[in-house]
Amino acid sequence: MANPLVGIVMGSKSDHPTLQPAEVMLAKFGVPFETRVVSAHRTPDAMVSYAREAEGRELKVIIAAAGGAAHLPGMIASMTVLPVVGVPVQTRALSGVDSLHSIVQMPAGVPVATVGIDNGANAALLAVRILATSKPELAAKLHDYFEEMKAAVAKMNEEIGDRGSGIGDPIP
Ligand code: RP5
Repeated sequence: MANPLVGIVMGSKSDHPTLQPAEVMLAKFGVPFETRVVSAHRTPDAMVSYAREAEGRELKVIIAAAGGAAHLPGMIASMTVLPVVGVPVQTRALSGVDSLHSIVQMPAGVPVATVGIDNGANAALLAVRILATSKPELAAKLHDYFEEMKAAVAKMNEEIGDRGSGIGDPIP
C-alpha cells in the first residue's frame, strides 16, 4: 500500500466497528490510510509519539475515535498541526453523549472537527474533502459521490411512487 495519508487511531480495539465505515469510505476513494490503537489513558507515551511524528511521516489528516472520557482526539490535536477529525464512540452507560461532549468541547486554539456519534463514514468524507483541496482527482471523485447520493434519493422516490392511492401502506 502507498504511504498513508490518513491516520486512523482509536482508544481501543472495541472502537473499531465505529471506524470500519471510515476505512471502507477511504478505500472507496482510493485514499491510503493506516489504523492503530493508541490510547490516551492506557498508552499515553505511544499517543505522544504518534501525534508528534505524524506530520514528519507525511500523514495529512488524523481521524481519532474514542469513547467515554474521550481525550484522544483533543490530546492529539494539541501535539500536531495536522487537522484532527474526532469521532465520538457510542457508549453503553451514556450512549456516546459523554464521548461527544468530551471531544467537541475543545478550548479555543486547539480545534477538533467533530462528527456525529459513531459516524465514521462522515469522518472519512471530511478527511477526503480536506485532501481534495489540493488533489483535483479527489475533488472529482467527491462530485461523483454527490451524483451517487442524488441517484440513491431518486430511487427512493421511485420506490415510494405516487402515494395518492396507497396512503397508509408501507413503502415497499
Ligand atoms: C476508551 O474507552 C476507548 O476509546 C473505548 O471507547 C473505551 C472502552 O475501551 P475498552 O474497555 O473496550 O478497551 O478509551
